[in-house]
Amino acid sequence: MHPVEQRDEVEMLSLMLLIRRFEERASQQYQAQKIGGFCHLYIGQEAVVTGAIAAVRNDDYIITAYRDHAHALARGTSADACMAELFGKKTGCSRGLGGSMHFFDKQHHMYGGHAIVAAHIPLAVGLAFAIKYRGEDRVTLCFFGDGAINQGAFHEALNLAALYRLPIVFICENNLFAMGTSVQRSTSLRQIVDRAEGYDIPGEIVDGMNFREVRDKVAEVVDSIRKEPHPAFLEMRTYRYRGHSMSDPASYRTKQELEKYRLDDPITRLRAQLTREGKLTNEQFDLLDKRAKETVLAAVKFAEKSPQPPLDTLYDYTYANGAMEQDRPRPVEPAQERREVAPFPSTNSP
Ligand SMILES: Cc1ncc(C[n+]2csc(CCOP(=O)(O)OP(=O)(O)O)c2C)c(N)n1
Ligand SMILES: [Mg+2]
Repeated sequence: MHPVEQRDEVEMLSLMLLIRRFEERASQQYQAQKIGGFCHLYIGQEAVVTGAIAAVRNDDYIITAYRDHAHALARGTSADACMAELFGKKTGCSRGLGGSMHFFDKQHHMYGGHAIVAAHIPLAVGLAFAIKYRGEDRVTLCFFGDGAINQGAFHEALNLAALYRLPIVFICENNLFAMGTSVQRSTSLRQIVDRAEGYDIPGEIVDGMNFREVRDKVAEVVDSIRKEPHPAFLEMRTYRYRGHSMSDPASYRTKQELEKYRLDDPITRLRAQLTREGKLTNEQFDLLDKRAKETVLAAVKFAEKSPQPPLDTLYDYTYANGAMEQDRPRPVEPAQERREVAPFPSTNSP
């Protein structure tokens, strides 16, 4: 467990560099056709997940959508297991069966990687429900894009989280676009954070390009949730430098807009802050960057050398065991007695 104060900022900068270099290399490997399926890069948004992870304990839960490589890496899934997953190899974090959009790491409490927009938000509420039901003091961080906030599942989830006062932080990574559609064209609200108000969930806007601001805001909210469970909503204003996925040239935005955000780069910002304060030299930064690149290159080698998952395991983790065995006659289950579900604690008390 890492209390917030103990998370070293240089270590977190090094994590951001690992994420950035991992994704650049993934992009290159995708173009070399080593990676199949879809692939969505997080480049530009690193401060959001890094700042949020820096503010929680290792036993808190996290869950996200399909732009998920960074979330696994930030949680502690190895670059080897992440790259192998992209390559569809058995050594991948989802045994090579999930691919880019379905990273999963139970050991690190990273519960996906989900491809259907907003479909994971009710799952996040389920995780938070489990925390409260068991009387634990964990918190669930649920990441999603600006495109998710107009989905029905999002509204159902916020409603339940508010009704049950569940320990969850809804983290909207507002990168201004859902595929090629600008948030201004898809959302009736002036600002996304206003969605939370409708459910009586406290919300705030955070500069998602600033690691320190993200970390401090998430820490503040999580601290208050641990004292007394409740949902919270943070709208992170951020930007993705690349297209929506590998095949998107992103012609729906101007070069000037992209340049404006690149100048506000989260890695450059934290580096400058640490350098100004005498906590980091240029040589140290170069060394961190070199190490990140080496780790990622080693991960590519690991992925290349790893075996494919055997074909007969294809359905093993897709359906409950036996669900695909349609030809086999099924035993008739004896009628089960109705079991009483333990009552949920009153919604008004923690
Ligand atoms: C229910 C559903 N509808 C449509 C899609 C196709 N789709 C994939 S990504 C995406 C945009 C989501 O954008 P956003 O939530 O802002 O996330 P970002 O890509 O910006 O991280 C859409 C519409 C989908 N995956 N699921
Ligand atoms: Mg978006």
